[in-house]
Amino acid sequence: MIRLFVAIRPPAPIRSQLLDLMGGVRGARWQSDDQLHLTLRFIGEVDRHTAEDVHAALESVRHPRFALSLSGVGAFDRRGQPTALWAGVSPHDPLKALHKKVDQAIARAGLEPERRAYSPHITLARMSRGGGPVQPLIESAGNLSSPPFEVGDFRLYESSLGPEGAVYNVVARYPLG
Ligand code: 2AM
Repeated sequence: MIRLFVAIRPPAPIRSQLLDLMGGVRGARWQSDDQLHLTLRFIGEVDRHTAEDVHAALESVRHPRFALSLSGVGAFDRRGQPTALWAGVSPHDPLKALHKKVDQAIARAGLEPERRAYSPHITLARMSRGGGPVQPLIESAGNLSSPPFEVGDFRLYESSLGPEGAVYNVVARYPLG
């Protein structure tokens, strides 16, 4: 079985802007440059045969290129405890449209459609229990913005567990436009 997800890889200048935000939060396990991505659709564990069907379906997705900018920083929490820190992006409309096409393609490969609402974000850190506070970072970086960057492709990633956390390898790239 392999664990898959579909994501957009931000370009190097955007990643370096994100890396510059990292630090100063107790219990934050910051993402490395290699790990930074914007998930379009989490797939999860599938067998090799299904993975090939997913790849074939994703190759049929047609969508124009579009531009995104970084937009704000936030946290996910569970029961009042921060679980992750993330950077937002805008606008959401082209991402939602592409997410829908990717989701439909994955359904054609025989997988269940996504049930959760799609909430675009780039995870910056996962939080250990009892970590934080995160508010100072959110306040200082809350107005994060960037020049627009062009999204020229999206990618199928395989996630595996390495000694230092998740390792994400690109399985395939799908051009836009
Ligand atoms: P996260 O960064 O918000 O945790 C690889 O694990 C990618 O898939 C990550 O971006 C992760 O989102 C996302 N992911 C992991 N498990 C998921 C799930 N059950 N539902 C949606 N996305 C998930």
